[in-house]
Amino acid sequence: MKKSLAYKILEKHLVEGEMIKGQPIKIKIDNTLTQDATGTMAYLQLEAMHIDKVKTKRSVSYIDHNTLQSGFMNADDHKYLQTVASKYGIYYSKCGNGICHQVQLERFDIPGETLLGSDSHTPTGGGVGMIAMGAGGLDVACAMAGMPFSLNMPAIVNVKLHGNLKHGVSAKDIILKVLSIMSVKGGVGKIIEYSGDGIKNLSVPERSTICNMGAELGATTSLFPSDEVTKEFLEKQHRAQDFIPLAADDDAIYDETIEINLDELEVLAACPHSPDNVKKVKELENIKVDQVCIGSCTNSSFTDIVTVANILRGKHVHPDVSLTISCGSKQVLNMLAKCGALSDLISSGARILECTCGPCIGMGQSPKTDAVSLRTFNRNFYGRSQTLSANVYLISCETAALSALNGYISDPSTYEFEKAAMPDEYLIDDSMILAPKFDDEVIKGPNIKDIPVKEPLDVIDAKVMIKLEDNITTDHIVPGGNKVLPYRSNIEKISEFCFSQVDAQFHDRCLANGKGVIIAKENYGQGSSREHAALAPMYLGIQAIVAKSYARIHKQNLINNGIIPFVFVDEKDYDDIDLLDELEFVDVKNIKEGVNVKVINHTKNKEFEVSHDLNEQQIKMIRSGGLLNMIKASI
Ligand code: MIC
Ligand code: SF4
Repeated sequence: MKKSLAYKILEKHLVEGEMIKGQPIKIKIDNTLTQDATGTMAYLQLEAMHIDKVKTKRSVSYIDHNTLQSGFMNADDHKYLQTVASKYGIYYSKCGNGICHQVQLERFDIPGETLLGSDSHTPTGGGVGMIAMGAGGLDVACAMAGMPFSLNMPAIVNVKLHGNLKHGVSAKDIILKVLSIMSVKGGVGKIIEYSGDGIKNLSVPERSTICNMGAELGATTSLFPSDEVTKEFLEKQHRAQDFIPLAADDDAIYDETIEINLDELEVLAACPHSPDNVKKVKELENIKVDQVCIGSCTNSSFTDIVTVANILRGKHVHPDVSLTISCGSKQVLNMLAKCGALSDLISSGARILECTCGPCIGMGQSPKTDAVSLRTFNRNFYGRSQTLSANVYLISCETAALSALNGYISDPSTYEFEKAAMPDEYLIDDSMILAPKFDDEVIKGPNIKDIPVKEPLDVIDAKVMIKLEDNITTDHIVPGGNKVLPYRSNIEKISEFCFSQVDAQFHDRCLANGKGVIIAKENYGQGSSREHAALAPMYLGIQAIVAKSYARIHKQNLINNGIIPFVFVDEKDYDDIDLLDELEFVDVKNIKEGVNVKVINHTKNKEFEVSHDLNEQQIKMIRSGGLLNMIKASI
């Protein structure tokens, strides 16, 4: 059989199962990453597993999300993360060193290896030809403890790129094009593998932009082959030894193929409030802009920001626009300082922020009421900027910089400027990555609380606590932002914010009712890997969700925390359920693989059926009240 590259890497890491589309498989994880907002939970879970040190080739803990440090909470989290990393043999990337995915790409990602990260944009590593996947913190903790990662064998989609990008059109426009073709749920259960003559002119940072935003397709991961372009990047990062050439077989078999002609591609934007609401920038040119934010793990490489500097050099940001720039890493910022581009940015009136996620996760820079905010980021979900009335557009660095100058959305393909070339070499300074010392003292300040666990599965006879629409994101379930992120290690407190942007009564309603059920439509839980979007509802008594479909990472997070992700057998039944209806899931304690469950709606005197695709292992988890209970019982 002619094999795709994704198939070959998975095959090399296969521990259990048959590599047949949709069948459960287990694979060995070589590397893990965590970031501070999901890391505290992951390491508390790792501690509960009683191992001496991590069993992976390399694990890295990053501080990049939660960096405002207003109050002691963030600082407590950082100290805990530093000390727990040192004890268990994990590298610790200090706050200021950069965004996890950018630093991981620069310093650690290796072609052909596997990486599991407690952040949904971990697939950024696909830019150098690895299988890099996002998962919940508990799954990452299990991988650090040496357990293989379980997933269903994905379908493998070949996106063939032909030709060359025209002036002004960028890698960001390629992934926006893919999003417009596949939609935010089109990638669920799939790996996206890029090929074709069009990839040879895409640098590793450009490839990584594409893989990064593959998360918005709902895809398991995305990847490029490891070729001369990869070799050049690794050499310039002084990591020539990490290079191996990797490619799919000629005529490899794929489950689906999409062809994109780069010569014809135009500059695109994802319009409010979804990454797949894609339009041509030339159709948006009369829209006035209030804010432009450049950065995030999608578009913050050295070449991205030098291109921005080339556009801004000698000019000034429009008086009505606030422009912020966050570089992806200390390496990027330092190189900009040395080559003079930083001075061009500062002179233009750009506000230079820390090398962190910053505005992307709502840590500051919320736009004004009704603002138009252009962001080079990957998500424009409703409310994510923390200004509910804002309209956020996702665009390339080129579109961002020109629009910041003009005050209107502007199409870079109609302007003269120079796209940055790859540097001769990158500046290497790993002094902010602390190697583990294996010392024992783990420091837990008062912000670090124990993780709540669910009681074993029992009767579910509970009321509907909320009824939701399509594409509910984890930002809807547990928002980001500077008010909420400080409580990522305190589930009781963070649960007060659960669904707060959608239904302010949700928290109190749950407490008043004890147990509850959530009703939703398609793609429930799209977006991030944050386990808190399962832990907070679990803490508030949610026993089950009934939806039309789920996003991959969130679905597993629900199962890991003992919440059953049911699916409507007849989608029309959604219409017959209302808030506070009492639903009895008949004999759910004896839930079996492949067998539907009958639900009686006592309020409406009606019955309907729900299905699930839980395997034996997952049913055991649900019965125990979650994976952590199951692991603890086996120690
Ligand atoms: C995001 O982009 O939504 C985040 C914040 O990076 C999340 C992780 C988190 O919520 O901590 C993600 O993408 O997984
Ligand atoms: Fe950080 Fe934004 Fe990337 Fe998430 S998407 S890791 S918040 S920069």
